[in-house]
Amino acid sequence: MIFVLTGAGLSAESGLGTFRDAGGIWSRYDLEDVATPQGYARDPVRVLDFYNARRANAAGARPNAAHGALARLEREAGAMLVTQNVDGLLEAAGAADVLHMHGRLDRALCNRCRRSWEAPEVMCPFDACPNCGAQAVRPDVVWFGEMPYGLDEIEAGLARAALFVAVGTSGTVYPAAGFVDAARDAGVATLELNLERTGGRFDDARYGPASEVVPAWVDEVLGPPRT
Ligand code: BJW
Repeated sequence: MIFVLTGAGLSAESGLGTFRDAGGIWSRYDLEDVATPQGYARDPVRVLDFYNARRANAAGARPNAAHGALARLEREAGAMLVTQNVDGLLEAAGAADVLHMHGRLDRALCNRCRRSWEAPEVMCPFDACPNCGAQAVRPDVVWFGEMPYGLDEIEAGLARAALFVAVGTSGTVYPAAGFVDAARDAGVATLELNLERTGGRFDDARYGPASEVVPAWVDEVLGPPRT
């Protein structure tokens, strides 16, 4: 089984900004303000404005060729797709089962009862939870200091994998940043597909824009798509 971990670089060519590249999201916003539970407690309006703007941006984005190629890899080779991205572009490209370990922009979460639901286009601090009625809503995304989703499933997937592939992620945020070493330690082959080299210890790598290197690599694995 091929285990694919994706990051913001996968969606960069769809117009969604990365975090740590020059001009990226963390060059314009302080992550302590907008991506921590403490930042949300201090100023929920600022945080919701940040996510409302990103939700609107993501709603207008279209998948690129890399999303399409990974959806094909899932369909034709049963690849496991794990993304750190909060957009829905892999699903928009036809992927059936994507594990969003850092949550989703289009979901809202109740801080009281932990139910999640489809987020409205614009969230505001006075929205009530449709389940328990609490005015304790937040975006259903994983902030620093919070536990990512699906770690048991991810651990099981890494244990079954024959190949671990990281696409468009800088490998700076844990626990995802540790998957390559966990895979290597378990004897799994590792491959990096990125615009440029990161600090991860990969057995093999292809560098270039995701919309080029990902489809080319998927074609190598599966053969060219039937037209
Ligand atoms: C292209 C391209 C193109 C560009 N084509 N490529 C030490 C050990 C363990 C943990 C910690 C530690 N020290 C601190 C921690 C905790 C912390 C952490 O990792 N901090 C680091 C900064 C050090 N982690 C956490 O708090 C996490 N929770 C946690 O650890 O819980 C406890 C736990 C313990 C043990 C086991 C399990 C759990 C939670 C992290 C939550 C991260 N949240 C965010 C925001 C999500 C919501 C939102 O979107 O706003 O997630 S931060 C942000 O970074 C977002 C991303 O998913 C994440 C990763 O970023 P990504 O995707 O790699 O993007 P970039 O911008 O960094 O890189 C882009 C890459 O694309 C680059 O390489 C480019 O070259 C490339 N690229 N264009 C191909 N066209």
